[in-house]
Amino acid sequence: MEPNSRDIEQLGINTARILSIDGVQKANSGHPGMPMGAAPMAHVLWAHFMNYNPKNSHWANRDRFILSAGHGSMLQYSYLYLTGYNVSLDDLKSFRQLHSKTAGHPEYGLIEGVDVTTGPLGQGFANAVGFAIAQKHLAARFNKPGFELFNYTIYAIVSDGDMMEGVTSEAASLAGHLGLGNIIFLYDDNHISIEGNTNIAFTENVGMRFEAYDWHVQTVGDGNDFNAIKEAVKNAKAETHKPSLIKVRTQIAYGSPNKVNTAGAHGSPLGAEEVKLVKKFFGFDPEQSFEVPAEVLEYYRGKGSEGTKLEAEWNALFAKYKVEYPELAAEYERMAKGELPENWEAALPKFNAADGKMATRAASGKVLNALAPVLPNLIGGSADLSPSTETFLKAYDSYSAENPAGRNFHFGIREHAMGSALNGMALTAGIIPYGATFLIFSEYMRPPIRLAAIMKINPIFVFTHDSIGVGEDGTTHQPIEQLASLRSIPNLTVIRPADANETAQAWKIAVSHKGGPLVLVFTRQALPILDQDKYGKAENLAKGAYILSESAESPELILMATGSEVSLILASQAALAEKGIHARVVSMPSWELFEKQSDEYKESVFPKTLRKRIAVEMASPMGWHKYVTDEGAIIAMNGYGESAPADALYQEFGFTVENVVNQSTKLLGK
Ligand SMILES: Cc1ncc(C[n+]2csc(CCOP(=O)(O)OP(=O)(O)O)c2C)c(N)n1
Repeated sequence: MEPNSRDIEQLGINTARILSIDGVQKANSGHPGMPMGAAPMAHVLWAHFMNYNPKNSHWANRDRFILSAGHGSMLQYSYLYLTGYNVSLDDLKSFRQLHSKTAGHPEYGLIEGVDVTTGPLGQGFANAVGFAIAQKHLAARFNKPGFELFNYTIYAIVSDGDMMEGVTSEAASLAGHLGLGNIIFLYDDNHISIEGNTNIAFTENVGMRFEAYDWHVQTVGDGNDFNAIKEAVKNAKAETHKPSLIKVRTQIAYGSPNKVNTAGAHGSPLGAEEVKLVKKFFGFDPEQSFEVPAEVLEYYRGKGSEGTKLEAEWNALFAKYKVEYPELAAEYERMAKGELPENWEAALPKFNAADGKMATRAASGKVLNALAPVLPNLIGGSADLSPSTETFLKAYDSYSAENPAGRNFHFGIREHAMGSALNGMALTAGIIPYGATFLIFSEYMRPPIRLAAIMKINPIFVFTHDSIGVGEDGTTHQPIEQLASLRSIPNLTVIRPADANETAQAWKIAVSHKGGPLVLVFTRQALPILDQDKYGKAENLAKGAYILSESAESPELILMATGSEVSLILASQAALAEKGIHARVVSMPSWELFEKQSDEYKESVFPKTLRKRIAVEMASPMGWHKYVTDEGAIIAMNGYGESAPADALYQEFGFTVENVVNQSTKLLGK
């Protein structure tokens, strides 16, 4: 078809191209090239395949669309506008401006119709795998004969950059293994990235690679042939046992006489003159901006309004389902609202000091297994470490291609994909996902943790083996800077409980937490269980920090710690008392929860007049200065650990009662 044809489909595609380049030109910032090449793919999805309702962007059975190549955001915004979402032409005109909903990259929560925030290449691809896992799980749990409640598809447009990123390889391998036939990804194969032709760095055979991952791979030779793209998507839909990749050979900046097929079209506006040439090429008025032919708007709005009918049909189906399966329906409605069943807290185990020592990872395993029956939507797994992280739900099956109702996930040794998949799962209403590995390997999961924090969604990251207490494994496995770096992430809550009962309270917070992701940090080594009749109650964990043990007389010193170091400062308090030194002991499992407390409460724990304070944590000291004041001291790790038995390391690095006592007397000038 001629590029300037007035055929409604061609005209619709061209309109999206023009809106995208005008948005970038007006903002004088952004990526015009990708939308120009990828518009036919987007058109095929929005006009012919996707089930969506622009009037309710949260409809549970909508198909998901993920623009993994988030830099092409104007393409997605254009289609949201054209199909009738709550996105106006003015929104397109305020692309990338302060407080506009059309941010540089699509942001979840900021604009309706964006299912996940994308931009860091590879993430959207891997998030999509999490969405697909969640769809299969919901279908397995809730669909019944005659009630296909959840049968949606996960669509994405992915780019060369996505294909180059490592996280994509992990996620694609997992998706192939799990046979996620609900995935259809269109690969914008334009051979161009920022530095030029991709052949300077990327010459592998992507199609063969995905076939090796057990994907269904098709190729469309001409990215402007939207009928060929339709045919490929139709084939992909017919393939229900394998994820589908459709490699579409496109041209970046198609329609731009001077920028087509060049990296020059990538990260900057085309320029006013070039924009005019593009408009001429597509038969648009070069003097107009943001031109939307009336018939195009009518066409796409018509497509969008079909969604109202689709959702109404689904609602009717759900109403019938409610009659046939009242318990399941109520269960789904409750979890989709993000509510927990009544009295679920009663399932939380209580631990007795008399039971002896227990690692917090072990306590966590007991808590998780106690919660699992009452919280059927709590699902998760680990990156091949469940015996170590103690995150396996013993009474439940594993999730697999054959059994997507399973609640235990074997992510394989793929921390990157696990983190990103958890985000996709957390973005699926009703699912409370967790994923576990060693704290040191949280390093492999920083991008998804950060994105979860930006999106304010609630996956639970479980990180065990949380200090030099791991001992013999040595420096490579001993976390040092991880706590400080996680605490520096806005919207993220980090909890490092001191014993088994605090661990139960930490899980209580985790499964009910809203407004951001949560990290639970557990020990490998056994710890005493703090006597609940003698010390501050573990429920106080919700306040982030609390007085665990007050001194017999007015305190002259505060000892504070998190996790395994809390029992050390308790023992130190007793040793100091023998010397006539009165120390208050504060357990401080979560800085973020503490910062949310009232000034009065904070003052009650850390009175301004009591400035002799010592913080003890087997990690980087960074950040503790705020709590110990300029009159205090920090016993922490100022470098890496060493491979040795844990007790030898505690001696070597000063995590002993003797050292805490010495530092205390020094601080007090005694
Ligand atoms: C993880 C990550 N690294 C780097 C970037 C910066 N970046 C944005 S777009 C881009 C090139 C993308 O090329 P491609 O995916 O082929 O998109 P196209 O050139 O087709 O628009 C890069 C390196 C990014 N967004 N994410």
